[in-house]
Amino acid sequence: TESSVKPRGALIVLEGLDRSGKSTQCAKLLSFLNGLGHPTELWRFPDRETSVGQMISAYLSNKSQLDDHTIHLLFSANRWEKRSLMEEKLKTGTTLIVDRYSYSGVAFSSAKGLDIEWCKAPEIGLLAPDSVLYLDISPERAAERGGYGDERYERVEFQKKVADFYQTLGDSSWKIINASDAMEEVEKKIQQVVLDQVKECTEGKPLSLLWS
Ligand code: NYM
Ligand code: MG
Repeated sequence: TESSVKPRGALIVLEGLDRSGKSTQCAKLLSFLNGLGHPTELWRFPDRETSVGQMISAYLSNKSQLDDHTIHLLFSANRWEKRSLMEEKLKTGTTLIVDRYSYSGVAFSSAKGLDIEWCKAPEIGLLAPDSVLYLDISPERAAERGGYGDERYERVEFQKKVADFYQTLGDSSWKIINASDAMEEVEKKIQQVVLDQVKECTEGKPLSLLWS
């Protein structure tokens, strides 16, 4: 039967420790997809532009102190405030590359000692990614990369705990990319995964919700 429904965009999430190369790879992926003529936008969480995002940014740069539960919920709220726009973009055919998402939210807060199920709860009902690409690097190796800035969480011991929680969260659908490989190698692997996923979405793969 004929259909006038526009093919939807794909929701592609990149996750990984700080200094794993996510932001660099997201930028490369954006120009790759745009170059192929796929309407694509690059988003990131936290989105520091909103008023919630500014509270998060102040917290991360140690300009404010917040209870661990409170900051967790702000990170989640920062995703909820973008949810309807996210759905609209996807449904009108724009692919979204997202630099960090709910998995960062749960992994970083659980690494502080918060209960993992409690951490997942506020993420329920957000849009589920079509692909999660995990840029896999050891915390030690990541720390060698030009060093960390002075934001909260940028310490090797803490990042080790975060890595453990990412491992708990990841399932067989995650694409694990060796982020210690050469940048071009990583770039090519990501491109393969994402092109397959964009095609599946074009062919009618339905959108689904977290947390399942
Ligand atoms: N982070 C990020 C969280 O703790 N929870 C979240 O929900 C998200 C999205 O913020 N160390 C942490 C991970 C990072 C920090 O992110 C800032 P970035 O990508 O460095 O701007
Ligand atoms: Mg960072």
